[in-house]
Amino acid sequence: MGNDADPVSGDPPEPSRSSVSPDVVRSYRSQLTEGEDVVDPATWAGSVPHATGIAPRVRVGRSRWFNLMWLLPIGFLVLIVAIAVAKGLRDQSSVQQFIERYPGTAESSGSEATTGFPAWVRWEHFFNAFLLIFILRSGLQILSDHPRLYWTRHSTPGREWFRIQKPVPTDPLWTAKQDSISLPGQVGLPGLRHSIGLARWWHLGIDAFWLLNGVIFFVLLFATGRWERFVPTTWDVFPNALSTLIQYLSLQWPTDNAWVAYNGLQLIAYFITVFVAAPLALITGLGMSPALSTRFKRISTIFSIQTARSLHFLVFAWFLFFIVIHVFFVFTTGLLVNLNHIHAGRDDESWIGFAIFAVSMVVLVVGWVAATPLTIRHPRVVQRAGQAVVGPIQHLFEHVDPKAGQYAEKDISPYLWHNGQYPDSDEYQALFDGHFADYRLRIDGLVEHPADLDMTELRALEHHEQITQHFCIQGWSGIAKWGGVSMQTIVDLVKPRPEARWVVFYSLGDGPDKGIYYDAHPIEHMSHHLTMLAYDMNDEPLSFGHGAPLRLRNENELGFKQVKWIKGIEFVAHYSEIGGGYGGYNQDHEFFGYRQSI
Ligand SMILES: Nc1nc2c(c(=O)[nH]1)N[C@H]1C(S)=C(S)[C@@H](COP(=O)(O)O)O[C@H]1N2
Ligand SMILES: [Mo]
Repeated sequence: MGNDADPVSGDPPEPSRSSVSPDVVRSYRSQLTEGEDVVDPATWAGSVPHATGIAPRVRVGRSRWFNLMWLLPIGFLVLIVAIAVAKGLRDQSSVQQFIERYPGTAESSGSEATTGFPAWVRWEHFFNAFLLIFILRSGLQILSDHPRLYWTRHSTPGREWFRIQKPVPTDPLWTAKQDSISLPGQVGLPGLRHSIGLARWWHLGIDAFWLLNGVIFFVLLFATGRWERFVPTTWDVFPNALSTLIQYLSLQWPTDNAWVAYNGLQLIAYFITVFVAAPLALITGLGMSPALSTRFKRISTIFSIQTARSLHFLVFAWFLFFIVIHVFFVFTTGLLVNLNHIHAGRDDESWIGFAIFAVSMVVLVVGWVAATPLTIRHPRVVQRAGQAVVGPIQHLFEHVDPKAGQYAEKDISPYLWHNGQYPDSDEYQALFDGHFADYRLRIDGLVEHPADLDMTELRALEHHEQITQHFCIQGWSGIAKWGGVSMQTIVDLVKPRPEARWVVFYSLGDGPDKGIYYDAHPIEHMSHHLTMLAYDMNDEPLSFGHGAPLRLRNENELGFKQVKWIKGIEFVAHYSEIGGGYGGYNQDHEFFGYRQSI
């Protein structure tokens, strides 16, 4: 016992620390590898081979899967039939009267505030298109890291409603990383399999600018009165939209006058895009954050991370659909006039708009083509720039109280995915074979009392239990009950010194590129009510796959920070002294961020 132990204070019994060797934990540092500053596609993410997905499939009923590629021939047939029907309808005098009454564009529109295309609209439109390239491509990349979508938070294999990957194999230790797929380098951003760390910097970083662009757009929309262009103000919009549809389908197109007002169909499509899809993109994006879901558990109980992710994908699908249709009509309803409107702000048939369009297309294409090669050559730049833009927001959410995020027994998921690199060392095998009798958790660094605890001593410490939700960065989630020791108990035991600001958790297992897996957490998180070392899961000793004998839970952060198979904990001044210096194994090797509250 230490000299300062007070036998009457009711503190937990202090286990013997006689076997602590101060150098053991320090020696872990030399078992780390630093990670590269470029991406070598051949050795990326532990040399995962290229793996292609499959055509998108949607589940029908319990276990039948519909290949969405069938929508192409079906859609074509439907279009032909619709054209025939519309042509027939136009011969009817009642339909002709209807079209005369509702020509497509509402009469009332066309005030001075809404006529023409002022410069701010044209610039907003350009920035929006430019930013969307990176957002959509990196979004697809993020999807392909867990190419399945669910409506419940349980992510149970076979229960997904959408997948671009084969059914989950029966291997009980199949990991989410094995389940990821590659994308062509010019489709995904950056395209490589399991490049979610880099894709997320693009996605979240560019999102920040897209949001800013959107906020400016909304402000100017309402300040100038131009909102009337996008918001239907009379019920006439529906008959006008129907009329427009019949006119298009009958191949006798209406005479548009987009300079003054949009037709009914356009109005509805633009309204959905601006006032429904864009805000929903933000809300559903935030709905996937561990810290926010934990804080707003009541909302996230109904609107779970998987519902958010599925809706986020449907917003993505809407944007793709909108872009295709939008570009088709720009090209087919008077290209020069349309390009003059949105690029030159003039209402004539000159080639000026076309020229500006051509220049803007060059910028778009250069941006598109350069993004993947730049990311592969300068991933640290992407990581640092992303961290600079997104990091402060993530920092904000890291402070929320995670206590709210506790669930009940009935919420426990029937299946929790496995993930990560399993330990394969002789050291681990020997410990495992001996039922961890020789296991020691070593805690050292900037602490008053270094500790060295075996499983019996750990189990003798005050028991803590929580039922919480796991959020993997790749997109799957699940709820489990964790039993073990609160990190606060450990902190009370070892008494960190004031200089200790970060807590590093070292694993018995290597990461995919060799060198031990580790991760650093801010010391403030150690006093969160839901930060703990778990040795039990769902009332059983932690299994090999889920991190036996000991793993971390910190419920304000994503899954990769929940180090499994822990062998040591070091309290340090700053994580920059450890490994590659970026705050964890994935940060060093796969360009993740060290704070992951969203
Ligand atoms: N040592 C170690 N811990 C690790 C990993 C790993 O590769 N090595 N993977 C992490 C990732 S990405 C996730 S999502 C969770 C998965 O935990 P589970 O397999 O128990 O669901 O463990 C984390 N802890
Ligand atoms: Mo993960």
